[in-house]
Parts: sequence; structure tokens; C-alpha cells
Amino acid sequence: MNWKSLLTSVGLVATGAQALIRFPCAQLVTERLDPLVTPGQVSPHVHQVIGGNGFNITMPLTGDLAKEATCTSCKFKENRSNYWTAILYWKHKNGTFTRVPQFPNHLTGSPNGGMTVYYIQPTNRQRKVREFPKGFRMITGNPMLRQRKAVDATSPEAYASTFRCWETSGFTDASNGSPPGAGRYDTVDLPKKRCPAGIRANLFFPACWDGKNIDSPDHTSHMAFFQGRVDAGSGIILMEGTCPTTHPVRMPLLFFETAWDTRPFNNEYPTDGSQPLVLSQGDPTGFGHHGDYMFGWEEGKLQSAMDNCFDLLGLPDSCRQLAQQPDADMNKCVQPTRINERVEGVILPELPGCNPIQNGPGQATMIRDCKALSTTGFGNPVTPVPPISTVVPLPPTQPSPPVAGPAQTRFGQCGGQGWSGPTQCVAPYACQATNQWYSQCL
Ligand SMILES: *[C@@H]1O[C@H](CO)[C@@H](O)[C@H](O)[C@H]1NC(C)=O
Ligand SMILES: *[C@@H]1O[C@H](CO)[C@@H](O)[C@H](O)[C@H]1NC(C)=O
Ligand SMILES: CC(=O)N[C@H]1CO[C@H](CO)[C@@H](O)[C@@H]1O
Repeated sequence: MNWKSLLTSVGLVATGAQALIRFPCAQLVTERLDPLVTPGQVSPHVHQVIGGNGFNITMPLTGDLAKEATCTSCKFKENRSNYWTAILYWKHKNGTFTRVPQFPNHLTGSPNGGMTVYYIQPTNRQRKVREFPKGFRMITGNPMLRQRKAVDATSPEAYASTFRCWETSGFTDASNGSPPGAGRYDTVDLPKKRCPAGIRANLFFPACWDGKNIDSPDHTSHMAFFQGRVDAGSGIILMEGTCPTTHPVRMPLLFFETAWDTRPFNNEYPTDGSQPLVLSQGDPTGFGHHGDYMFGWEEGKLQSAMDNCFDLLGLPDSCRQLAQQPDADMNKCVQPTRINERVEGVILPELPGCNPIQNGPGQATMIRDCKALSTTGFGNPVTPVPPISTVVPLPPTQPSPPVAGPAQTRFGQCGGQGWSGPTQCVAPYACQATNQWYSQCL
């Protein structure tokens, strides 16, 4: 987002009351796991995970990510939290799918994919926020939704998940100027038209805590969105709001941005008006976008950042309380996938898991007789779910067609089981193995 115009639009430049930290995190791993919603099992759909390498198939409440992780894909070293969201695929005219690549968001350096994470404070600086307690976790959004959430359109919750359609790529350009969720470039559903310079997903979490529970059965009811009427011109990013009495404790407002590079597909847009973009849960509407959070900061570090870092742009350099690492080290912190299936880097005949496209408007349903690798359901799975260690590997997939050209460009695939494309990278990048199935020019 273009902060100057945002701050001007909400009249905060003069008061200097805004405060936040904003930092990039590269992709740690992309696979079908969700230790929050389906612990110990293969998740029904694919997520991109960022943050510490303590990410695991199960993540008990008693765990301490700050100690378990040995690296993080995030800019600040103290941040061993994990964050994950659905990923975006492009549906080709012949019905096959390709993961939509990502590119660095504005002013974030050169992370390899991932997201930009924000921890935002209330505009009133007298009002202290509390850091999340150890073991804290929550989700935002509902993957099964296929229509606009039935909440008051002026409420903060109505602004929680939106998509920015970038017309041009400059930081100060008009289509980057308005705050997330506000202005004429954002929609609650996936853009229905070509966005010439890509799309940015904006995802806010609720910021009011019940003060007691670090989790809840649905992973959301221990949290609530703050209340108040949203100014349509400024959205909720720097909104003060009030916490409901049931959830009185104001926490940092957690916000993710994901920058999708749809430009490679700009000439492939269907002419029949159909939506070629689809989230990994088989959602072509975008209403089912969702995100998960597991707090994993070293104790007191986030609190210290919230109490002391009051930069206009939230730039990491201005937060001396926290230690940074170079982009190369962030990009080096990766995990091998644990699920034996390919979810990116090749053209897929169908979405991983059993995720046929469901347009809604009714809630999506789980496929009952899913034959995909050890799937689970919201509801009772029809077949018993084998524990992860006994997952039967899929038969080898057909090798993908070779990609023309002698050398792969940055972030392109350059190796992995079944890969027959280029294995050399253009200078100065080197081919690095992310896992058995995927090597990348980094
Ligand atoms: C994941 O969990 C397993 C079993 O609890 C454990 O053996 C392993 O060390 C964990 N991996 C990471 C990266 O924490
Ligand atoms: C489907 O279309 C994509 C994009 O044009 C192409 O790369 C792929 O080879 C096609 N696959 C099949 C099975 O026709
Ligand atoms: C301030 C602090 O404790 N930072 C730690 C962050 O993580 C690195 C390792 O990634 C430690 O070396 C630092 O001590």
C-alpha cells in the first residue's frame, strides 16, 4: 500500500499517531498441512506456510516455537511464528492448473514468495496492546464460504478479506494508493477482470481477545473483530475501534498481504467471462480466503516492538528492538514437504486434495469419497485417515513436458524428481533443492 496517501486520507500525518511493524517473510513450505484445523492429518487443501521451521504436522498448545525453530523465513529473527494461507491457482482453458507465482510486495526487498506481515497498533498511542501469549493461535476466514459473509457491510469484519487489483506496479501509483479493503481497486471477491500488474490479497485477523483462551474449538471464538463503523475511504488498517465486553483485550491487529504475479497469464484470460483464478480449496469466488496464525515470538519481543516502534512505514530498519537477517537467510529457511505429491512447479490435472471447483453461493461441501492422499473432512471422514507416517506414496506422476530454454530465470524450477526442464540458472542465481520434487533458482 502507498502509506503517504493512506496516512493523508485518514489524517494521521499531522498527529503521527500511527504505529506498526511491517516485514516480509519468504515461503517456508507449500503443502497440504494445517496443524491448527487438521492436526496430525493431511489437510484437505494446499497452504503456503511462512515463518519458523518449527512448523509441524501437529503443533501442541504446550509447544514453544521460539525454542523449537532453528530459523525463520521472516525478516525479524525473533519471529518464529507460523502464518499460512490458501494459495492461488490459474485454471487453463483445457482444465489444468498452474500455481500463480508470487513476486515481492512493495518495499519488502527480495523474499522468495511468502507474505508481508503487519502487526498494527491502535491509533491512540495511549492505548497499549498486549502481545499474544505463548501457544496462542487463531484463524480468520472460512474456506467453505462462496458468498459474501452475512455481516453488516460497514463492520470491520466485512473488511477482513479483500483483493487489490493492481493496474500498474509503482508504489505511488493510483492503484496502490488506497488502504487495503478501501477504494475502487479492492473487491471482497477475486477480481473478475484482468489485473495488468497483479493482485494482492489483504487478510486481517480479529484483534480483540477474551483474555483467557489461547485457542477455541473453532479457532476463532476466543477472538472478535473490534467494533465501530468503518470509514469506506480508509478501511480498518488504522481504525481505532472498540473491543466488545466479551473480548476486552486489544491485541495487535495482524494483517497479511500476498502479492500474486498474474502477469504471465495476462494473454490467457478467457473470453467467455469465466473466472480462471481459483484458491486451493476449489474456490473461484475468493470469499473463502482464509489464514492461520501460530504465535511464536520470543517472550517480550513483540511487546517491546509494539511499545517502541512507531514508524510511519513500519520499516524494519526503524525498529531497533528487533534483530534483522538478510533476505538470503530468510530465503534459505525452507522445509522439505512431508506430503508426497506435487502442488506447484508443474501443470496439474486437478487441484491437490479433492477440491473440484465449487462456485456457490451455498457453502462448499467436502467430497465424500476422496481418493487423494490421506484426506480429511470437516465432518466425519468416510474412510479412516491413516497417520502421516503410513501414508502410501502416490504412483509416480507423469514427467512434465520440458520447458524450452537453456537456463531458468530467478525463482523458476530447475530440478526435482520428474523434472525434465532446464537445470541451469541464469547468473547470478544457483539451483537449490527445496525438496525431493522441487529445486529452484535462488
Ligand atoms: C515434528 O514432530 C515430530 C514428532 O512429534 C518430531 O519428531 C520432529 O522433530 C518435529 N519436527 C520439527 C521440525 O519440529
Ligand atoms: C493445457 O494447457 C496448458 C497451457 O496452455 C499447457 O501448457 C498444457 O500442456 C495443456 N495440457 C494438456 C493436457 O493439454
Ligand atoms: C534477540 C534474540 O534473542 N534474538 C535471537 C533470534 O534468533 C537468533 C537465531 O535465529 C538468535 O541467535 C538470537 O539470539
